[in-house]
Amino acid sequence: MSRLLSVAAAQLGPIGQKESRLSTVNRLIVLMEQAVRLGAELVVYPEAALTAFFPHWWIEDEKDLDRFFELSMPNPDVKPLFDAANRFNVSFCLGYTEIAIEEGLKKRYNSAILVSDGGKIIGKYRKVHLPGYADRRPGDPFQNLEKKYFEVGNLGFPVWEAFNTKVGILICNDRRWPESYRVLALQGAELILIGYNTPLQNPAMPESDALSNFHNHLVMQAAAYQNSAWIIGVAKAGIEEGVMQIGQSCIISPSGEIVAQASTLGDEVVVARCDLDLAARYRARVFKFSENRRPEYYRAISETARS
Ligand code: ING
Repeated sequence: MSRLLSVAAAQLGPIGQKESRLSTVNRLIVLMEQAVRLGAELVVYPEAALTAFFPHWWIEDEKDLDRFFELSMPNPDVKPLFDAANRFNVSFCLGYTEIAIEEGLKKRYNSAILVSDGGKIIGKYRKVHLPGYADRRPGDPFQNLEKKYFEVGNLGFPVWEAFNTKVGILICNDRRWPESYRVLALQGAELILIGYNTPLQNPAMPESDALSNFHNHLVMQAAAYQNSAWIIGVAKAGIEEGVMQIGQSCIISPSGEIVAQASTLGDEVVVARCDLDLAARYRARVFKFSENRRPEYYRAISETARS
């Protein structure tokens, strides 16, 4: 009997910087309801799914910055989403930005949680690959200040047993780094959940702007095939606070094929039945890591290459 899992990519359109958590959480619940009606058992939301993607602009005042962060998870604002998941008996993955107090110090992370159908948090990941910069670049059409607003994630690349498989989470820029997928696949992950906020423009490299959508799918499709994993890529899309963000949310098979894709830049659900045994077959018959990888060679190189 195949291990089948119906997964929904729950894409979000723009979230205004003044949009209330209540309004945003209601949008998430509507998407969850649509996903459940389409048979989804797991609903995957984008990165920073509770607020506008505020690293796109300079925020001087700490109080202004902190209003984009969650002080606890769950909390009264997001509890209705947890309650809905309980009611619908569905699991979900939610990207959000968190403030944590660690060793008495206030730390900010770009995070995501995996919540089981009983509304229990079974896993958390904090974004490791923070793109952009920490200084102000007034000449750019928008900023990318993740290196200013967030700490590098300190939870490693965990995988969790769930849905009769092993699941990992990545966040946005992580998906551009092949190591991110490989460290999850080496731990047995067959399902990788990725939320993203990706501008159409990259002010650092305008000549690549025409390829933003191509690069988005390129990295995830290659990774799905090379790591024998199902990859769920979910966008916060559309023009958000003046920044055009790509959509193209998708569900990618271990074959590398896109089996479902969003066609709008707004709130949109796409669902696919993922055959987890297909991941196992690719892993056993094409990419059997234990028989074919040569870590002794990679280690030698990785200890020297630094640029
Ligand atoms: N956003 C972008 C991303 O990695 C980016 C930043 C865009 C980096 C294009 C390089 C090229 O999709 C986030 N939030 O990481």
